Amino acid sequence: MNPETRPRKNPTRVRLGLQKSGRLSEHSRNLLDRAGIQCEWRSGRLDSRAQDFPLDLMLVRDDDIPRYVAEGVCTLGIVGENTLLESLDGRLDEIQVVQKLGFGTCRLALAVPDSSPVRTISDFENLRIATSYPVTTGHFFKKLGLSVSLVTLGGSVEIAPAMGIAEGICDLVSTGATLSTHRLREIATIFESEAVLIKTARPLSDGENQICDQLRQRITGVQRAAKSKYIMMNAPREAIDQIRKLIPGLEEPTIMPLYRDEGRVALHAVAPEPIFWETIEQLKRAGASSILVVPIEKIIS
Ligand code: PRT
Ligand code: ZN
Repeated sequence: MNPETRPRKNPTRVRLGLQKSGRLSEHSRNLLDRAGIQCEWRSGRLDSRAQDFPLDLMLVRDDDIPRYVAEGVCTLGIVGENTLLESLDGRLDEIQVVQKLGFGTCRLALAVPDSSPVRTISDFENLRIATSYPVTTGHFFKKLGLSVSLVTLGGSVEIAPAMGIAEGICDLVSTGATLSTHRLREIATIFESEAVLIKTARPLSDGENQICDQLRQRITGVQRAAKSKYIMMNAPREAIDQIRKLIPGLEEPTIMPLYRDEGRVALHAVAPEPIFWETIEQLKRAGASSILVVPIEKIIS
Protein backbone atom coordinates (compact mmCIF):
# COMPACT_ATOMS: atom_id res chain seq x y z
CA MET A 1 0.00 0.00 0.00
CA ASN A 2 1.21 3.46 -0.78
CA PRO A 3 2.43 4.97 2.55
CA GLU A 4 0.49 8.13 1.70
CA THR A 5 -2.84 6.26 1.59
CA ARG A 6 -2.16 3.89 4.52
CA PRO A 7 -4.55 4.72 7.42
CA ARG A 8 -2.57 6.40 10.23
CA LYS A 9 -2.62 4.62 13.58
CA ASN A 10 -4.20 6.74 16.27
CA PRO A 11 -1.39 6.93 18.83
CA THR A 12 -2.20 6.95 22.54
CA ARG A 13 -2.55 10.37 24.14
CA VAL A 14 -3.26 11.42 27.69
CA ARG A 15 -5.45 14.28 28.91
CA LEU A 16 -4.23 16.67 31.60
CA GLY A 17 -6.63 19.00 33.43
CA LEU A 18 -5.24 22.47 34.17
CA GLN A 19 -6.72 25.55 35.79
CA LYS A 20 -7.99 27.78 32.99
CA SER A 21 -7.18 31.09 34.62
CA GLY A 22 -6.09 31.74 38.15
CA ARG A 23 -3.16 31.43 40.51
CA LEU A 24 -2.06 28.02 39.25
CA SER A 25 -2.41 28.63 35.50
CA GLU A 26 0.80 30.44 34.72
CA HIS A 27 2.96 28.20 36.91
CA SER A 28 1.39 25.09 35.37
CA ARG A 29 1.99 26.35 31.83
CA ASN A 30 5.56 27.34 32.68
CA LEU A 31 6.23 23.92 34.12
CA LEU A 32 5.05 22.22 30.92
CA ASP A 33 7.09 24.64 28.86
CA ARG A 34 10.25 23.93 30.85
CA ALA A 35 9.52 20.20 30.51
CA GLY A 36 9.73 20.72 26.73
CA ILE A 37 5.99 20.40 26.16
CA GLN A 38 4.93 23.10 23.75
CA CYS A 39 1.24 23.99 23.67
CA GLU A 40 -0.70 26.67 21.91
CA TRP A 41 -2.70 28.73 24.42
CA ARG A 42 -5.46 30.49 22.48
CA SER A 43 -7.69 32.74 24.52
CA GLY A 44 -11.22 31.41 24.80
CA ARG A 45 -10.16 27.83 23.95
CA LEU A 46 -10.83 25.22 26.61
CA ASP A 47 -8.39 22.73 25.18
CA SER A 48 -4.94 22.61 23.71
CA ARG A 49 -2.85 19.89 22.09
CA ALA A 50 0.84 19.56 22.85
CA GLN A 51 2.80 19.53 19.60
CA ASP A 52 5.67 17.24 20.48
CA PHE A 53 4.34 15.17 23.37
CA PRO A 54 1.23 12.94 23.49
CA LEU A 55 -0.63 15.23 25.87
CA ASP A 56 -3.97 17.04 25.46
CA LEU A 57 -4.79 19.85 27.85
CA MET A 58 -8.23 20.57 29.21
CA LEU A 59 -8.60 24.03 30.75
CA VAL A 60 -11.20 24.16 33.50
CA ARG A 61 -11.95 25.67 36.93
CA ASP A 62 -9.61 24.25 39.54
CA ASP A 63 -12.52 22.93 41.65
CA ASP A 64 -13.55 20.58 38.83
CA ILE A 65 -10.11 19.03 38.29
CA PRO A 66 -10.15 16.48 41.18
CA ARG A 67 -13.52 15.11 40.07
CA TYR A 68 -12.52 14.93 36.40
CA VAL A 69 -9.38 12.99 37.33
CA ALA A 70 -11.24 10.71 39.77
CA GLU A 71 -13.81 9.92 37.06
CA GLY A 72 -11.19 9.39 34.37
CA VAL A 73 -12.35 12.32 32.20
CA CYS A 74 -8.75 13.50 32.59
CA THR A 75 -5.96 11.02 33.27
CA LEU A 76 -3.85 13.67 35.00
CA GLY A 77 -4.44 17.01 36.66
CA ILE A 78 -2.62 19.86 38.35
CA VAL A 79 -4.43 21.23 41.38
CA GLY A 80 -3.85 22.59 44.89
CA GLU A 81 -3.91 20.01 47.69
CA ASN A 82 -6.51 22.22 49.41
CA THR A 83 -8.92 21.79 46.48
CA LEU A 84 -8.23 18.08 46.31
CA LEU A 85 -9.10 17.57 49.95
CA GLU A 86 -12.19 19.74 49.78
CA SER A 87 -13.65 18.35 46.53
CA LEU A 88 -12.82 14.67 46.94
CA ASP A 89 -13.89 14.14 50.52
CA GLY A 90 -14.10 10.39 51.14
CA ARG A 91 -13.03 9.65 47.55
CA LEU A 92 -9.31 10.38 47.77
CA ASP A 93 -8.53 6.75 46.86
CA GLU A 94 -9.90 7.48 43.38
CA ILE A 95 -6.76 9.49 42.55
CA GLN A 96 -3.03 9.22 43.25
CA VAL A 97 -0.81 12.16 44.07
CA VAL A 98 2.10 11.66 41.67
CA GLN A 99 4.26 14.62 42.62
CA LYS A 100 4.35 17.80 44.65
CA LEU A 101 5.09 20.71 42.35
CA GLY A 102 6.47 23.38 44.68
CA PHE A 103 4.19 26.24 43.59
CA GLY A 104 0.80 27.51 44.74
CA THR A 105 2.02 27.16 48.31
CA CYS A 106 -0.40 28.47 50.92
CA ARG A 107 -2.01 27.50 54.20
CA LEU A 108 -5.60 27.12 55.27
CA ALA A 109 -5.70 29.16 58.44
CA LEU A 110 -8.11 30.22 61.16
CA ALA A 111 -8.26 33.94 61.87
CA VAL A 112 -10.31 36.36 63.95
CA PRO A 113 -10.62 40.16 64.13
CA ASP A 114 -7.73 41.85 65.98
CA SER A 115 -10.14 42.83 68.75
CA SER A 116 -11.50 39.27 69.27
CA PRO A 117 -10.99 37.52 72.63
CA VAL A 118 -10.22 34.27 70.72
CA ARG A 119 -6.59 33.19 71.37
CA THR A 120 -6.54 29.43 70.78
CA ILE A 121 -8.34 26.87 68.65
CA SER A 122 -10.55 25.74 71.52
CA ASP A 123 -11.83 29.31 71.91
CA PHE A 124 -13.72 28.78 68.62
CA GLU A 125 -16.18 26.42 70.37
CA ASN A 126 -19.78 27.46 69.55
CA LEU A 127 -18.64 30.35 67.30
CA ARG A 128 -19.51 30.93 63.64
CA ILE A 129 -16.66 30.46 61.13
CA ALA A 130 -16.96 31.71 57.57
CA THR A 131 -15.12 29.63 54.97
CA SER A 132 -15.03 28.40 51.38
CA TYR A 133 -13.63 25.14 52.77
CA PRO A 134 -16.51 23.75 54.86
CA VAL A 135 -15.48 20.10 54.41
CA THR A 136 -11.84 20.52 55.51
CA THR A 137 -12.72 22.97 58.29
CA GLY A 138 -15.60 20.76 59.49
CA HIS A 139 -13.35 17.68 59.69
CA PHE A 140 -10.70 19.66 61.56
CA PHE A 141 -13.07 20.73 64.34
CA LYS A 142 -14.86 17.38 64.45
CA LYS A 143 -11.55 15.59 65.03
CA LEU A 144 -10.88 17.91 67.95
CA GLY A 145 -14.36 17.32 69.34
CA LEU A 146 -15.20 21.03 69.10
CA SER A 147 -18.58 22.22 67.96
CA VAL A 148 -18.58 25.23 65.59
CA SER A 149 -21.09 26.48 63.07
CA LEU A 150 -19.78 26.92 59.55
CA VAL A 151 -20.94 29.72 57.26
CA THR A 152 -20.08 28.67 53.71
CA LEU A 153 -19.12 31.51 51.36
CA GLY A 154 -17.91 31.36 47.76
CA GLY A 155 -15.34 34.13 48.24
CA SER A 156 -14.46 37.36 50.10
CA VAL A 157 -14.43 35.35 53.30
CA GLU A 158 -12.23 37.94 55.02
CA ILE A 159 -15.09 40.47 55.20
CA ALA A 160 -17.46 38.09 57.03
CA PRO A 161 -16.57 39.17 60.61
CA ALA A 162 -16.98 42.88 59.73
CA MET A 163 -20.38 42.05 58.17
CA GLY A 164 -21.44 40.39 61.42
CA ILE A 165 -22.04 36.98 59.87
CA ALA A 166 -19.20 35.14 61.62
CA GLU A 167 -16.83 35.55 64.55
CA GLY A 168 -13.91 33.98 62.69
CA ILE A 169 -12.80 32.77 59.28
CA CYS A 170 -10.95 29.81 57.83
CA ASP A 171 -9.30 30.84 54.56
CA LEU A 172 -6.21 30.41 52.41
CA VAL A 173 -3.29 32.63 53.33
CA SER A 174 -0.04 33.05 51.51
CA THR A 175 1.68 36.34 52.42
CA GLY A 176 -0.81 37.29 55.16
CA ALA A 177 -1.37 40.72 53.53
CA THR A 178 -5.11 40.15 53.06
CA LEU A 179 -5.54 39.25 56.72
CA SER A 180 -3.75 42.36 57.94
CA THR A 181 -5.62 44.62 55.48
CA HIS A 182 -8.84 43.37 57.04
CA ARG A 183 -7.46 43.63 60.60
CA LEU A 184 -7.60 39.90 61.11
CA ARG A 185 -5.27 37.93 63.39
CA GLU A 186 -4.15 34.40 62.52
CA ILE A 187 -4.81 31.82 65.22
CA ALA A 188 -3.67 28.52 63.66
CA THR A 189 -2.89 26.75 60.41
CA ILE A 190 -5.11 23.77 59.81
CA PHE A 191 -3.59 22.60 56.53
CA GLU A 192 -0.50 23.40 54.41
CA SER A 193 -0.98 23.14 50.67
CA GLU A 194 0.87 23.28 47.37
CA ALA A 195 0.07 22.34 43.79
CA VAL A 196 0.33 18.64 42.98
CA LEU A 197 0.23 16.46 39.88
CA ILE A 198 -2.55 13.90 40.30
CA LYS A 199 -3.39 10.80 38.31
CA THR A 200 -6.58 8.81 38.06
CA ALA A 201 -6.68 5.54 40.03
CA ARG A 202 -8.74 3.98 37.22
CA PRO A 203 -6.96 1.29 35.19
CA LEU A 204 -4.88 2.68 32.31
CA SER A 205 -3.31 1.05 29.26
CA ASP A 206 0.47 0.45 29.23
CA GLY A 207 0.76 3.25 26.69
CA GLU A 208 -1.08 5.71 28.92
CA ASN A 209 0.99 4.71 31.96
CA GLN A 210 4.16 5.20 29.94
CA ILE A 211 3.13 8.74 28.97
CA CYS A 212 2.33 9.56 32.62
CA ASP A 213 5.75 8.23 33.69
CA GLN A 214 7.51 10.18 30.97
CA LEU A 215 5.78 13.38 32.08
CA ARG A 216 6.67 12.70 35.72
CA GLN A 217 10.32 12.13 34.80
CA ARG A 218 10.45 15.36 32.82
CA ILE A 219 8.93 17.28 35.72
CA THR A 220 11.46 15.72 38.13
CA GLY A 221 14.25 16.79 35.75
CA VAL A 222 12.94 20.35 35.67
CA GLN A 223 12.62 20.47 39.48
CA ARG A 224 16.12 19.09 40.06
CA ALA A 225 17.58 21.49 37.51
CA ALA A 226 15.81 24.46 39.11
CA LYS A 227 17.40 23.66 42.47
CA SER A 228 20.84 22.72 41.15
CA LYS A 229 23.74 24.80 39.90
CA TYR A 230 26.79 23.93 37.85
CA ILE A 231 29.89 25.24 39.59
CA MET A 232 33.32 25.72 38.05
CA MET A 233 36.48 27.06 39.64
CA ASN A 234 40.23 26.83 39.65
CA ALA A 235 41.74 25.67 42.92
CA PRO A 236 44.93 24.37 44.53
CA ARG A 237 45.22 20.60 43.98
CA GLU A 238 45.63 20.01 47.73
CA ALA A 239 42.37 21.93 48.51
CA ILE A 240 40.10 19.56 46.52
CA ASP A 241 38.87 17.60 49.57
CA GLN A 242 38.27 20.78 51.58
CA ILE A 243 36.27 22.28 48.67
CA ARG A 244 34.14 19.15 48.33
CA LYS A 245 33.16 19.48 51.98
CA LEU A 246 32.25 23.16 51.58
CA ILE A 247 29.58 22.54 48.93
CA PRO A 248 26.65 20.56 50.39
CA GLY A 249 25.69 17.45 48.45
CA LEU A 250 28.34 18.01 45.80
CA GLU A 251 28.54 15.12 43.36
CA GLU A 252 31.96 13.72 42.36
CA PRO A 253 33.62 16.69 40.70
CA THR A 254 35.50 16.54 37.42
CA ILE A 255 39.12 17.56 38.00
CA MET A 256 41.22 18.79 35.07
CA PRO A 257 44.83 19.93 34.99
CA LEU A 258 45.53 23.57 34.20
CA TYR A 259 47.90 24.51 31.40
CA ARG A 260 51.30 25.52 32.79
CA ASP A 261 50.12 25.41 36.41
CA GLU A 262 51.02 22.12 38.06
CA GLY A 263 49.77 23.08 41.52
CA ARG A 264 46.23 24.10 40.48
CA VAL A 265 43.32 22.28 38.83
CA ALA A 266 39.97 23.16 37.26
CA LEU A 267 37.07 21.67 39.25
CA HIS A 268 33.61 21.30 37.69
CA ALA A 269 30.58 19.79 39.45
CA VAL A 270 26.80 19.79 39.80
CA ALA A 271 25.76 21.24 43.15
CA PRO A 272 22.27 19.92 43.98
CA GLU A 273 21.50 22.79 46.34
CA PRO A 274 21.70 26.57 45.98
CA ILE A 275 25.16 28.07 46.51
CA PHE A 276 25.13 31.00 48.90
CA TRP A 277 27.56 33.91 49.02
CA GLU A 278 29.00 32.59 52.33
CA THR A 279 30.01 29.38 50.52
CA ILE A 280 31.69 31.37 47.71
CA GLU A 281 33.64 33.34 50.31
CA GLN A 282 34.73 30.11 52.02
CA LEU A 283 35.78 28.69 48.65
CA LYS A 284 37.91 31.78 48.01
CA ARG A 285 39.52 31.42 51.43
CA ALA A 286 40.32 27.80 50.49
CA GLY A 287 42.24 29.17 47.49
CA ALA A 288 39.61 28.88 44.74
CA SER A 289 39.57 31.50 41.98
CA SER A 290 37.58 32.20 38.77
CA ILE A 291 34.47 30.76 40.42
CA LEU A 292 31.50 30.43 38.06
CA VAL A 293 28.04 29.35 39.20
CA VAL A 294 25.69 28.75 36.30
CA PRO A 295 22.05 27.62 36.06
CA ILE A 296 21.20 24.19 34.69
CA GLU A 297 18.38 23.75 32.20
CA LYS A 298 17.77 20.00 32.54
CA ILE A 299 19.11 17.10 34.59
CA ILE A 300 18.48 13.64 33.19
CA SER A 301 19.87 10.68 35.07
O1 PRT B 1 -11.68 30.22 38.87
P1 PRT B 1 -11.12 29.07 39.64
O2 PRT B 1 -12.16 28.34 40.45
O3 PRT B 1 -10.33 28.15 38.77
O4 PRT B 1 -10.03 29.68 40.64
P2 PRT B 1 -10.18 30.10 42.18
O5 PRT B 1 -10.60 31.53 42.23
O6 PRT B 1 -10.96 29.08 42.95
O7 PRT B 1 -8.69 29.88 42.69
P3 PRT B 1 -7.40 30.83 42.63
O8 PRT B 1 -6.93 30.99 41.23
O9 PRT B 1 -7.58 32.06 43.46
O10 PRT B 1 -6.39 29.87 43.44
C1 PRT B 1 -6.05 28.62 42.93
C2 PRT B 1 -5.21 27.89 43.96
O11 PRT B 1 -4.04 28.67 44.26
C3 PRT B 1 -5.82 27.67 45.33
O12 PRT B 1 -6.73 26.59 45.36
C4 PRT B 1 -4.59 27.40 46.17
O13 PRT B 1 -4.19 26.06 46.01
C5 PRT B 1 -3.53 28.28 45.53
N1 PRT B 1 -3.24 29.51 46.31
C6 PRT B 1 -1.99 29.86 46.74
C7 PRT B 1 -4.09 30.47 46.71
C8 PRT B 1 -3.34 31.41 47.43
N2 PRT B 1 -2.05 31.02 47.41
C9 PRT B 1 -4.00 32.59 47.97
N3 PRT B 1 -3.33 33.40 48.60
N4 PRT B 1 -5.42 30.64 46.53
C10 PRT B 1 -6.02 31.75 47.03
N5 PRT B 1 -5.36 32.70 47.74
C11 PRT B 1 -6.19 33.88 48.19
C12 PRT B 1 -6.86 33.66 49.54
O14 PRT B 1 -8.12 33.02 49.35
C13 PRT B 1 -7.02 35.08 50.06
O15 PRT B 1 -8.15 35.71 49.50
O16 PRT B 1 -5.39 35.03 48.35
C14 PRT B 1 -5.79 35.76 49.50
C15 PRT B 1 -4.72 35.74 50.56
O17 PRT B 1 -3.47 36.00 50.02
P4 PRT B 1 -2.36 36.75 50.89
O18 PRT B 1 -1.10 36.68 50.05
O19 PRT B 1 -2.82 38.16 51.08
O20 PRT B 1 -2.20 36.01 52.17
ZN1 ZN C 1 -11.81 27.50 42.29
